[in-house]
Parts: sequence; structure tokens; C-alpha cells
Amino acid sequence: MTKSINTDYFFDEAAYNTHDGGYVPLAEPKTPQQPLRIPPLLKPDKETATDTYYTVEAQAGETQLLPGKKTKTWGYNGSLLGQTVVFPKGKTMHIDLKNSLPELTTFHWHGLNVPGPYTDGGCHAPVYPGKTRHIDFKVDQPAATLWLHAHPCPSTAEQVWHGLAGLALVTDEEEAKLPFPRNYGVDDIPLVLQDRRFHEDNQWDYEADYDPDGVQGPTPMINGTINPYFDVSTQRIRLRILDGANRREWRLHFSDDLPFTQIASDGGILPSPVKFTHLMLTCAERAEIIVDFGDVTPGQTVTLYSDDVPIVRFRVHDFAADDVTLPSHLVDIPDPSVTPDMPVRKVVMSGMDEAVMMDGKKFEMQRIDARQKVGNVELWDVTNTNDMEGGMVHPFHMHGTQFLVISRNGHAPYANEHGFKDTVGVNPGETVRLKVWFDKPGVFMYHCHIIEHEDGGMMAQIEAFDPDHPQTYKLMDMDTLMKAVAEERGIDVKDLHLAGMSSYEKMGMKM
Ligand SMILES: [Cu+2]
Repeated sequence: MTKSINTDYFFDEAAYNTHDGGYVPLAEPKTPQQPLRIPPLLKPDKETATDTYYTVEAQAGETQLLPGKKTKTWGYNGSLLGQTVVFPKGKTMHIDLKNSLPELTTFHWHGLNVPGPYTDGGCHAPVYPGKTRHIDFKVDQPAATLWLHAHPCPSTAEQVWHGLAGLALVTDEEEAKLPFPRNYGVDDIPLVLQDRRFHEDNQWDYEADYDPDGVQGPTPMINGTINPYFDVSTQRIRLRILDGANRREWRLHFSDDLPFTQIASDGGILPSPVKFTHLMLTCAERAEIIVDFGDVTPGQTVTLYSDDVPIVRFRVHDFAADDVTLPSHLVDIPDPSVTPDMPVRKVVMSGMDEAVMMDGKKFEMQRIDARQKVGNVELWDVTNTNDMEGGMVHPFHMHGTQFLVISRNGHAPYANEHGFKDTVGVNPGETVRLKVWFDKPGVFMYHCHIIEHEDGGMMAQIEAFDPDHPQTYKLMDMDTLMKAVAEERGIDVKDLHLAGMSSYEKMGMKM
């Protein structure tokens, strides 16, 4: 293990979202502490040695989040967020995606290496209310913490805000051999970090809170729990942390600067563990960390903060001593050579508010912006042209691949960016060089993961193609989508307003 402890957040301080005029600071909830909800593991409908069958149902419900009235929420196999789906590497999954919501939705497996665009579940794979879509795929990537969320552009942000986000854990034999805590719910704990604003009668109101730079709320919500505590019964715990917020960056640290060790990032285990006292996550990024309470006296509480606001309290109880030390090398990360004679691909994220664009254009569902041959290894230079003054860190996410971060403005990537990633925060004025390849064909989106920015058009799509097996895809179009949603809402299509549309209208552009 590297001896040094990283004590800073790496990202450009001047670009933190705290400096934005529309920033909503977090505030400690005044309501009583609650036990941290642990999303249950989703039970397969059927399981054999080689195949697993699941049903994932999107549904509307009510959740007791605050004392008093329940909050109207959406979730997967529950009223809020999801049940955790396990994908053992090498097995074939058969999943029924059932939509019991009053509106169309899609089921996007963020970080999962599957063909696009239908299995991937982006905007081209709508499931209409009352309908079920079936997908099958073989799990073909290393152990990782992935997630499932709705992706029906341009109302992805609103549906995620309603609660459509769950976890998907890829497991494999390599991970199983490493000395990590993996007793789910006991010492292996997911932490989905989100924030909400509660209006009258404890309800959420997306329209009222709308901000084209991302909707925020002052109340931290962790795994759908307000003001949570967790009872620690082991010396070490593993936290699988997901920034599941629409827009918020989380700057994490424990009380007394208790150090922790990051063992995995978005796409799986890091080549070496990295020690921290402070860690910043941008939207959709994941970090798995191990926290060692060996020096904490049972009876004490260790608090996890974002900036200066407590978000989870870990109440440490008696535990058996655990003197496991992590090996300095965890896994090998393949680093294929760049395919000869391929130019470096340039991608530009520009603008703020309604003016956000990708490569000077707004997203268009039926336009393919780029093509890359399956198996080709290419360099992508992703630039954020915002300036530090009034600009922000844009988290760049790609569907259909786990990439490697090569450099930031020509310098080494951050200490925890040496493993597979599918989302990378790009500072204002920065160019992040990625090494990108696709194993599976399909049309895949790439976009800023501030969800209102993607709905607002900071998004494009690439076809990963196999010249030996050319394919045509039926891509969703705006007229079909708007007609469907208007019908579901029982209104005329001319009266329909979806949040992301204002970003196009204000720029005088058509979706
Ligand atoms: Cu952005």
C-alpha cells in the first residue's frame, strides 16, 4: 500500500459547486436519527448454475421519510430507490423490466458492459406504463458497484429525483479472494448519496426546485434515509458509495480526519489501495472504501461529513479484532495499446444553465454523432471550456464502456483514477485524456452526468460498430415520446412541458 495519505479533494477548489450562485447548501436535518436503510438484495425469480432470472419493477409508492405525512416516491421493487441486484460474472441474466408507473420510463444499467441501445436501457428503450421489456445478457466484466437508473430523455432528471435509482453489484472470483469485507448489510454497506427539498406535507416538488444547472435540496438523503446512523459491529467496514444526486458534489471526510482506504472506483477494483482523509465524488461516480475502526473505542460515534454537514453517524459497538492488512497490489488492469493511425477524438463540454452543449450542439435522439469500431482502442480528449469564474466541474459519463484515465491537462490523473471508470469529473479549462474501447456494438450515449445538463442537451451518441455484422437500430424520436407522455398525462401535446425542454426553447432550438 502507498504509505502517503491523500488529504485533499484534488478537484479545483474555485470550481466547487459551493461557489455557484444557485448553490443550495446542505443542512443537518432536525428530525430524529433513523437507522440507515439497507436496500434488500433482489431475490431471483429462478436461478441455475449458469443463469439467473430477475424481475425489476418500476413503481410508485409512498415512503416515511420524515415524521408526519409520507412522501410520494418512485422506486424499483419498492417505494423508493431499489433492491440491490447481484450480477455474478460469467452468468447469463434474464431480466423482465416491468413498468408499473403512470409514465414511460427506461431502465439504464450505468457502467454495465452490454450492447446498446436496448439492453443498455438509454433513451431508445422505452417501457410504456403497464408493459414489460425483457433483456438477456452475459455478465462480462470485473467485480464492481454499478447502478440502475431511469434514462428517458429529457425527463431523466425528474424520474431520478422521484427515486428511480438502485444498485447493481457485479461479483467475481478475483474479488472474492481479496481480504475485503463482503457481508452485505453487516460490513459491506451501500451508501447512495442524494439530497432533496421537502415542501408542504413532506412532498418533493421537482418543478418548484428546477434549476437548469441541476436540482438540489438542503436535506441529505442517504439510501433513502433522513439523518441516518449505522451500528458498526466489525472492526472494518466497506462502504460502496454512489453519488446518486442530480447535481451535488460530495466532499467526504470523517470526524477527527479518520483515514480510509479506497479499493475500487466506478468500474471495479483499483490496481492498488489508496489512502485518504478526504474524498470528492462528482455525480454518478462510485468509490468503494474500507474504514478501519481499530483505534476507535467502542461506544464512540464516528461521523461521515460532506463539507461540514454530518451525513451518516457510525455508532461503533464491540467488535472482534481484525488485523487484516491489504496487499499493496490488488488486481491487474489491462492497458491495451492504441490502435495505430487513429486520430485523437475531441469532445467539448461547453456552457452553463440553458446554454449547455456537447461539441457545440444539443443532443438529438436520432443523430449519431460519432462512430468507433468495436475493439479499436482510441484516445478521447474531453475538454470542459467553462472558465473557473462561474463554471463548474462537469462529470463526463460514457455508456457501453469502462475507460482508463490517461492524463489531466497532460499531468498524471488523480491517485484514485488508475482503475476502470465510466464517469470522470472534468475541471473548467481542463482536458482529460481517456483511453476508450467498446467490446459490444450499439448506439451509446455520452454526456455530462449533472442530470439537468444531460436533459438540457449536453449529450451526444456514438455507434460502436462491427463491420462484419452491420446493424440498424430503431431510435426513439421526440414526437413519439412527447405524444406518449402527453397521452399518459391526459393532456394535449402542445401543453406538455418536460424539464429539459426549456434549455432548448431558451436557445431557440428544437429537440
Ligand atoms: Cu455539466
